[in-house]
Amino acid sequence: MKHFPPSELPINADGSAFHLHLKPENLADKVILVGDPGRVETVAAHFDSVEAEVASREFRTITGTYKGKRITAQSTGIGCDNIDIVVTELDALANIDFTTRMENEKFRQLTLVRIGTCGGLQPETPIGTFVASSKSIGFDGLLNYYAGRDEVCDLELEEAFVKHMDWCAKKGAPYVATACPELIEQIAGEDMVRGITIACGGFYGPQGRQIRLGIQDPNQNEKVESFRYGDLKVCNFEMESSALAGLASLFGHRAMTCCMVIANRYAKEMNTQYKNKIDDLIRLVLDRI
Ligand code: R1P
Ligand code: URA
Repeated sequence: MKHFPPSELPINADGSAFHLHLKPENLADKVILVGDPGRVETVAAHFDSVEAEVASREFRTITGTYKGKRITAQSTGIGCDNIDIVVTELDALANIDFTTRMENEKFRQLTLVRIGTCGGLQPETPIGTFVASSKSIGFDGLLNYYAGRDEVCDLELEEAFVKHMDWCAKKGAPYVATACPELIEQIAGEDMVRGITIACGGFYGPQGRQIRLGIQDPNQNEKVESFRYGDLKVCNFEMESSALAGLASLFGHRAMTCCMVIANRYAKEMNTQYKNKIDDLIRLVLDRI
């Protein structure tokens, strides 16, 4: 079994993970991930009881029970760089002994469900739609840094997408990660649209928004909207699902993302007052996880 020195796996003096400040005994097997630290409270407001609460930077955690199920609600902040931190530290909390710094002999599998907001890209994904990401195309590049990337990614879809987009290599290679199919079956009911999500390395230029600055490919969003892969099309843009699906596949955890559409890029509409409505999606996931 492997040993991890302090420079590689920093552990705080109180025995908690470096960024999350969570201790191993306070991590549940079922984890709900949200971007906004404020959304952790919204999830935990449904809990019957709370056993632990910690917060550091954008990482807020509450572990408790919902209808008898032990669940950790964890915020990630924005972006795939933060998903690298959160998923790696959650895996370490589950699979490394924080006293000896040795990998545990028995693997503990986590179930990770991200509940986020997103921009809808198709006429049939208006504001308020819930989208479950069966595949995620990462514009963020994170998974390209890990060994085993090609074994867990959908290389055929990657090739078809790069060709369709006439992709500029200077932006880094997009990767295609797949959500856990059993988890998608368990969580994504008739009330959710299933499809491809693109996780971008930014909210503005990378998602084709031009606010005073031009972008490398002004036709990006039209090409994204017209991309077809079998019966799959790209439904939405957000900023974390690719790293979550990819890292979870590499670590052996079950993961998926479901998001509520708050902007429809096709119709050029936006809802900034979405916070009550996302509670409907939170309740669906809490009941099904
Ligand atoms: C951008 O506004 C943020 O909203 C979306 C994007 O993925 C990005 O994190 O998700 P959250 O609402 O979960 O943060
Ligand atoms: N989150 C995103 O990343 N993009 C949107 O358009 C809306 C929410």
